[in-house]
Amino acid sequence: MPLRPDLIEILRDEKAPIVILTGAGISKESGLHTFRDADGIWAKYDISEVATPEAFIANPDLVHHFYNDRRAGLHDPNVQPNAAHVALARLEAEWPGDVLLVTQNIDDLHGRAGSKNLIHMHGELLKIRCNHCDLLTEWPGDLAKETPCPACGKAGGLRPHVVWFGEMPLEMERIYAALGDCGLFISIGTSGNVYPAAGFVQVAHEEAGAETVELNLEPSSGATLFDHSTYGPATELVPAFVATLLEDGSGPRD
Ligand code: BV8
Repeated sequence: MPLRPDLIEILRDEKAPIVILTGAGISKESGLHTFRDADGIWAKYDISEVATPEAFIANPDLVHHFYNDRRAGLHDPNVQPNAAHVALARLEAEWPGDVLLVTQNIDDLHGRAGSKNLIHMHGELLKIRCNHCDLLTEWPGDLAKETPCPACGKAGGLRPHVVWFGEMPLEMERIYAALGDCGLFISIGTSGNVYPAAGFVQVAHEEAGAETVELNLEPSSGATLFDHSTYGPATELVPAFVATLLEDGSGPRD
């Protein structure tokens, strides 16, 4: 059941803060694999062998290969932000209230689409950090356990700047503060299987009394937790939904 126009009017007049959560589904039509679809990442790799701190200690070469492969995929000229990424950047620019975009994705497509108020809660594929000196830096190329840190010069400490299973997601305080104060929570392209992200809809609903909307190809594991939902491809759903939110042409914020 979509969000009613009168509710949208109220949210707009109140300049209600919006929090958006995105997952791998929003980047699928840009040519990036999701995790749980039939041809998804977890169909080819075992989480416990490539996406945990224990896996990195046990077999750093395999973990580096896994992320080098995905990092190279991001440089494919065919991989570009799609209409859903672009629509969210427009919403941020034109909605009269604050818009915070929280993504579980480690790709850079939201940033390339122009989103600014953006949190990569699970990290970024094009960044690395050093376990020896805590350097955090951009890194477009391949990484290996032999690669010396550009800051401290030591090898063996560089790792992808991503959040592995069992590790604390990033900027959780800022995210919970925004969820506790939003008028509208929108979840896009996520299956709702990974926590704490999968619990955000309840926080927005219970702590802020927010309207909650799911836009996804199919009902997620948390579908029943949402007030409103529409199903279909993100590149169709998201631009249409953003247009309904902005339809009085309120235009860019002052
Ligand atoms: C933590 C980075 C302590 C690396 C990732 C409570 C209950 C049970 C388990 C737990 C729990 N709390 C914690 C856990 C453990 C664990 C967890 O959730 N395990 C799961 C598997 C049961 N969580 C953790 O370990 C987290 N850390 O909890 O720390 C803590 C606790 C509380 C508060 C603070 C700290 C860390 C988890 C992060 C792991 N890192 N990514 C990398 O990318 O390699 S997770 C990774 O997988 C993604 O980032 C994302 O989060 C998840 C994949 O999910 P989705 O993005 O939703 O993708 P998926 O393929 O599943 O679904 C795609 C959807 O899109 C589908 O619904 C599909 O229908 C749809 N779709 C497809 N095409 C389209 C589309 N939609 C629209 N248009 C299309 N075209």
